Amino acid sequence: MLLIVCFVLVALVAIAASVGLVASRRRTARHAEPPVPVAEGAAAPVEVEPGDEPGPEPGVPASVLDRPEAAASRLVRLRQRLAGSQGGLGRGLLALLSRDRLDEDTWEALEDTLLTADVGVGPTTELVERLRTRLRVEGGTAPDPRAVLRAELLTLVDAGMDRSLRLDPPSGTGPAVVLVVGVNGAGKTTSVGKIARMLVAEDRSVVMGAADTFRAAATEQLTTWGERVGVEVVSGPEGSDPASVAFESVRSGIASGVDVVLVDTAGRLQNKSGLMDELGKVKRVIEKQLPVSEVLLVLDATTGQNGMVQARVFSEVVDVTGIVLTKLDGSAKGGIVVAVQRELGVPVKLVGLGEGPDDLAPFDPAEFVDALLGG
Ligand SMILES: Nc1nc2c(ncn2[C@@H]2O[C@H](COP(=O)(O)OP(=O)(O)O)[C@@H](O)[C@H]2O)c(=O)[nH]1
Ligand SMILES: [Mg+2]
Repeated sequence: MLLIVCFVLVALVAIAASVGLVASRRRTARHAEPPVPVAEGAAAPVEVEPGDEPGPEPGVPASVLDRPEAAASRLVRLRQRLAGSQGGLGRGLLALLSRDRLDEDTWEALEDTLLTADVGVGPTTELVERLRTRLRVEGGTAPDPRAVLRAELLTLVDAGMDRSLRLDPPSGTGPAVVLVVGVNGAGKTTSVGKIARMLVAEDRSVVMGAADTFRAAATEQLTTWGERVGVEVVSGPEGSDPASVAFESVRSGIASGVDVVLVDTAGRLQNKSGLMDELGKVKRVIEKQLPVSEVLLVLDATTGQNGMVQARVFSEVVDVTGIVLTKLDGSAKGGIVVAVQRELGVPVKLVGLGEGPDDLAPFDPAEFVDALLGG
């Protein structure tokens, strides 16, 4: 009797084990698309969207797609938003400079206002010195504080820098490749989607690469952006090698002859050497096919000094060629434009001014300073 019970038990265990094995084998099979690291440049199983998902096929009628807003009218529309968040700073400075007597207390208050707006110590000292010199009343009529402040702020923001995106591939053949980097939550994926819309509005053809493979949500997010404007998104399975997705997106961009390939990346700032390995590899692998034309660092304007620390780390890891400053709509600390340009010696090229799909605009120093001064 006992023997029979034992036998039945053993049989049951054996059956259970084999069923479990099959199930787990199925699981592995389903995930066999590799979390396995792929050799540099090797083609991982990378999906090209749209395709296997229901959604617009490459030949969707144009009427279904969004028609994104052109860059020029964005500035006009978003100016109010910039004025709304930054106006306090400009008005504060102007009120101080318009006092009858510019005494030490006034200059100190001016300095505090600038520092609070994240302008940074160096540029603040410089600006105050220049204003002191220029606003000194030397007989005759007193200079107009508004005009002087406007001119000095323009100098500070450095109106002479080239802020156009580098979209001409140095080789003259194949697409320009734009790599987008920055920490998690800075607004990279959103900005990649917005930049794609801006390019589509200029009749440029685009492919986007979802090389943030660490979060499945990032791929979905980018796919949604792509679908709205008929832009192909190249992605890979969650956990796959970001470099292989970047490689595939460039390959796909070359194959379909587009003008620009935009590559989104993950922002894992666990430590500098990890970041350097990851981004370094992405860049190297892309450059097996085409040079990277532009490396955009996305920075969240609301993060202040912390943002400056990130900017420094990223610029040591990759050769940053332009800055996208996001969330300027939610921050009265527009002074970070000055601070970050000084720190990296690289211009702010684009500013994010809201969560709407076309709430990203080319950065224009004069518009910015005028919005700052509220008029
Ligand atoms: N208000 C505002 N929100 C923004 C802006 N840019 C991005 N965001 C928001 O910031 C959050 C993080 O953006 P995401 O692109 O996912 O960041 P990522 O982790 O760097 O890819 C999202 O909720 C975006 O809608 C901006 O310019 N203004
Ligand atoms: Mg992202």
